[in-house]
Amino acid sequence: MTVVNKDLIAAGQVAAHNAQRAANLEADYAALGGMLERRGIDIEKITALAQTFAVALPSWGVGTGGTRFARFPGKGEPRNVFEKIDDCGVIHQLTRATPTVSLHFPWDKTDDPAALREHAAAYGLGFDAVNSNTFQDQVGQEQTYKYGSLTNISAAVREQAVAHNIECIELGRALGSKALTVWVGDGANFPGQSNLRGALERYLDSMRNIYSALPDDWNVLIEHKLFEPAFYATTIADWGTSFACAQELGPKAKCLVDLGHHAPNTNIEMIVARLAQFGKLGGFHFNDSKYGDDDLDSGSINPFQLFLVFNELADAASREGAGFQTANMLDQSHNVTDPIESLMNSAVEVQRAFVQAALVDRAALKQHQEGNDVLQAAQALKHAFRTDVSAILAMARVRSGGAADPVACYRASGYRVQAAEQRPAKAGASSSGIV
Ligand SMILES: [Mn+2]
Repeated sequence: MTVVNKDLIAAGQVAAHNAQRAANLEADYAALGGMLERRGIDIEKITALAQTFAVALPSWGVGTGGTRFARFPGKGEPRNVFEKIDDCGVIHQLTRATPTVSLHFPWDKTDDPAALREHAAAYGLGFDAVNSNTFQDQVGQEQTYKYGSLTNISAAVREQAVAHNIECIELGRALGSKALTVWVGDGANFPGQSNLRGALERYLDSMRNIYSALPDDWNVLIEHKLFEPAFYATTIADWGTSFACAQELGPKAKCLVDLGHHAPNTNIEMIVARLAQFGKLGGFHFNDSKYGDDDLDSGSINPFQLFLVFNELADAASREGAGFQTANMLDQSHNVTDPIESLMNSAVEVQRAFVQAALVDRAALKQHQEGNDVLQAAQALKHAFRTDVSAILAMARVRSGGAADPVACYRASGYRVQAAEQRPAKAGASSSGIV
């Protein structure tokens, strides 16, 4: 583990915050421990497991993303990738659950990856999957992506998009990343606009070129999305297409599930089970949604769905052992909250689902399933989901050097007020968006 040699919020402040809450936390933890003991669960084992939880932060998430209609900038927003890393450092310092950052190029492009890597390492941060961007044109770019990127009818456009992805791999390599996530907005807005099969053939051709540039220990993660900006036929619209492409490309290609990229009421946990069964579950973009790709904070709308996703991950881990791993990232956009607070809450909510899934009595569940005791099988899941594991999460944070209540500690620190003074808004600041 990287040695943290730099605190963004004074260590003394965090310690004082925790000391103030220590008696209540101990009491809540002891009460929960007693309850779990009666269920045959050792709270210490669960807390130790909670301490191993990690989810990557999206660099674009620390800025105000806004909606398609307007963006209402917040105070003290990061203006470049170094300031984004500072904000990610605060989130990790207080939650101890976000040791990596997922960068997005060219938004986060730097001429000095070594300096960026060092800057992040000082906060104990590393880099998770890097993301490419061929869904918007950049200043000075030769070819336009107006009619698609990796699937474009023009070979020159496709070559430009492939070259950008390969550049992302090179940048990621210099930062210590091990995966490239590819999401393309390519598709059609009208029936007849493009040949549906031809577009996917071109996508695969382009992806084969990107795949061949992957280092041996890298994965490429294919992110599907039902619609938007293509409103008739998105090329990689669903997990089936994503799976077929990952199969076609080879073992280093896997599927990434963004929770918001499905039709309402889609059984996402079943998609997770299918992809895990066939060895193609690469990772997640965690967020929540009510209607579409809302990019709301994790667990804010449908925490039971999040729990059921982690229940499938726990099932997969119990079958496949330590070799089963996914690249887990948050992917959310904020318009009305402080992004640092929202990301801290989301990290904690995803961690909560992870811990709740660990409380499921798998042997009993299996017995209920095999005995066709439907009611008890459903209750076995509900029992775990209804358990308030807040004291375990807080204890895990405190033991790992984080804050008992990250949002309260952050607010008391005055970090945002200070950032507002140190970071006056400037034109052309690096972008954040909804992806
Ligand atoms: Mn996403």
